[in-house]
Amino acid sequence: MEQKKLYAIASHFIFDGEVVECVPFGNGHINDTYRLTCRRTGEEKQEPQGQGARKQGIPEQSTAQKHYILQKLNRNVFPRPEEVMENVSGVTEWLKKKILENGGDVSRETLNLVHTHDGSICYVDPEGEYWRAYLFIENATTYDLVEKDEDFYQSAVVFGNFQRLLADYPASTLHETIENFHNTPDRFRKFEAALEMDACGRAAGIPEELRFVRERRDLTHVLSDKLDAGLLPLRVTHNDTKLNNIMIDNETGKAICVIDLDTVMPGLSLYDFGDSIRFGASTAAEDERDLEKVSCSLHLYEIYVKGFIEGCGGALTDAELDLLPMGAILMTFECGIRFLTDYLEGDHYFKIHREGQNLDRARTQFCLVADMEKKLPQMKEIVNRYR
Ligand code: ADP
Ligand code: GN1
Ligand code: MG
Repeated sequence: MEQKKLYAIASHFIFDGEVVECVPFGNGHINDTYRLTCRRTGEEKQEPQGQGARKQGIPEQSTAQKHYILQKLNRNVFPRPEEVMENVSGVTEWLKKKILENGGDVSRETLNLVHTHDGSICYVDPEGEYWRAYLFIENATTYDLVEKDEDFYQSAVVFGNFQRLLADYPASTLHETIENFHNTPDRFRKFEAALEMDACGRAAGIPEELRFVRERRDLTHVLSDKLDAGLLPLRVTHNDTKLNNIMIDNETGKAICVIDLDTVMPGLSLYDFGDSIRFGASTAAEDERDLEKVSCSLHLYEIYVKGFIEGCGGALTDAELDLLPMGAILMTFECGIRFLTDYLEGDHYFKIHREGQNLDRARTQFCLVADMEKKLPQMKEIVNRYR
């Protein structure tokens, strides 16, 4: 997007200083994210603070300059952006109270929305696009692959804690920002519809993937049937617990903040557990083309199991604990179905940076599902060791 337009949009928010830079930031698949640099006019540039900024490849922060996140919400994905913003505002205000009670640092342990000059939590531009801004969490990193075991353990604890901090949140006030988000049978139906339509003529080229999905039709029901039967508790969950949706402090190595709150909705703890395993316990990137490199690491799985059970603070029921491995399989399968559906429909949902990327993503997910199916007995045994 043009710099001039971005600066005009930024001018609607209450930032500390004048905007001097705006660059695309992060590896999210959904929203358009920028990092803004603001400088206070008339102030000398001070000595830089700390080592962290250097590690992230970010120009070091001086006390006279401040970073922010500016994001354009994806209206294709979130048809009611104002509801997303109400959820984000409600959840972050709630978290702030809890963090204060625990003696924490509200500016780093939760997202903080920056208001507009007219006191709103977002700005709607003349084209009807929704923009929001957050304080930038400095000296912290989001990872796309596990580099250190400890980071993955930290992510498990922080996601478990997140669920615990929201355990008594008034769930009925939350909007369903994406309907049927983790309703796997519904995802399967949408896949079948996309296949039937075959809008881009791509179905003929992917017989193996189509067979893989069709063979597992019954799998799609395993969690929803239990939920419908009242055997699993509905909780307030994050629903998008990828490793790159948390920030790890560069100095202490602790996971400090859960970000990307657009999908916080009532859901199953198994969604959050499963989605983290899908992404973080994989031995390769989500879009790896060499499937020889893709497997579910039982070592990383075990680290996450331990951290998540601890982070949830004893709240998980026996039924939830029994189903953790199935949660991992199902969330991976569901995500694979979603990538494949998007490939069939012409890549309208997930951002792609090259042709065929959604198909590559679907393939890694199916490879992980097949691997986890083989490893299911060990995955169950590992949970039993920590419950
Ligand atoms: P998406 O929904 O597209 O995944 P995210 O909200 O996850 O968007 O943001 C994309 C990336 O931007 C994150 O993975 C993270 O690297 C970075 N990011 C988001 N919010 C902040 C923040 N408050 N401080 C620092 N970095 C952030
Ligand atoms: C998207 O927004 P991001 O990149 O953190 C998606 C998740 C998928 C994930 C796959 C709102 O997450 O559901 O699991 O991509 N978010 C939405 O990488 O659809
Ligand atoms: Mg994200």
